[in-house]
Amino acid sequence: MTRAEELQAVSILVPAGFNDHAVGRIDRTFTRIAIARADATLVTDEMRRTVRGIASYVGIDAALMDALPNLELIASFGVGYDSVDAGHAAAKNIMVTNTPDVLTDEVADTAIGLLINTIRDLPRAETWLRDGSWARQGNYPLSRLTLRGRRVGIFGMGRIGQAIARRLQAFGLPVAYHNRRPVDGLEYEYHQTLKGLAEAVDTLISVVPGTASTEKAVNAEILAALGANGVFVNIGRGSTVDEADLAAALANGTIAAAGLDVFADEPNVPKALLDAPNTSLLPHVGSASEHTRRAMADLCVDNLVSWFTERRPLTPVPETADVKARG
Ligand code: NAP
Ligand code: 8YV
Repeated sequence: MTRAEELQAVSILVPAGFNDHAVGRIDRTFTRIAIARADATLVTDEMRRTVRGIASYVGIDAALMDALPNLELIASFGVGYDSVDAGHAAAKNIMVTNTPDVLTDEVADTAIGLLINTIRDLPRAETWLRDGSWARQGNYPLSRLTLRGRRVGIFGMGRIGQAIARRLQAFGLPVAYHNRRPVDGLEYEYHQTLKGLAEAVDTLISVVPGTASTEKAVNAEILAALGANGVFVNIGRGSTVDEADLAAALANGTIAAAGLDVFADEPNVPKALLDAPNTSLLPHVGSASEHTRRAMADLCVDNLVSWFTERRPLTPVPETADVKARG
């Protein structure tokens, strides 16, 4: 068999809808098996026998992994892989890969756009123009908030956090951050605790992964520390915020405004956040340009190709970094 014929014989399970470019490449390279949902109860005997890889942007749980005894690799589409049970994968010697770096600048751009929308109220100003209010009633009211004079804290100074910080520096704003550990060689002010960071700034941007250690980390105490002029932006994961505490803080003036791209139970957005006059909301579009989604699709499929030709991943997640190819 040629290398191409060998790859064509490898079955890749693709649950739910998936990126068109990735589907095209998988179809040209492997045998694709489509499945409506990532659900172990949908696994057939044929899938059980043949599936060696999964390409997905929906979550993959332990039950689905257990239902596929020949599964070697889960190529997750996205840098955040909180919806994949990577601990279980590692225990079962299944590799998990993600798509870091290729989306960093796009997500950082989106974070800056969301920050400015939140502070300067630009989406509502555009609605004012489009619905005829400008012509009927005159100028849009001055924005209560400004970016000028702000101090920005970044919760999660990783790849995307650093790209956001570089952009903020160009805006002339001081930046501080909190990670579990300071980043070597980074000059921004480091805070050992999230509360310490929130007390030191008036603008908090969260870009930490969704993990057990970040679950509802941004809560009433952190929002109170941010203060009445405070602006909170979340471009990381919705699970990192206590949404009830956030809605209360926005309603009672504990903070001034929030810009959110991510939510705890997407696509369901709490009514209190939808109704609040001081929120700017986006439907998880941080990386959502054709350019960047194509690059993510390429990296997702390149991981499959590398694994099934060279027997090594390109971008393994830390939990499965020690997983070795079988055979
Ligand atoms: P990354 O390079 O791994 O950065 C994550 C940062 O978070 C690291 O600096 C890490 O530092 C810090 N961190 C992790 N756990 C922490 C904790 N418990 N307390 C404090 N800091 C913690 O990841 P990235 O590429 O920047 O991506 C970050 C996240 O953004 C992704 O995981 C994803 O959830 C989200 N994201 C969202 C979108 C979107 O469309 N909205 C797009 C892409 C990514 P330490 O390990 O030192 O703590
Ligand atoms: C994607 C993301 O929207 O990469 C991430 O972690 O949140 C986004 O880029 C998502 O992964 C698409 O499935």
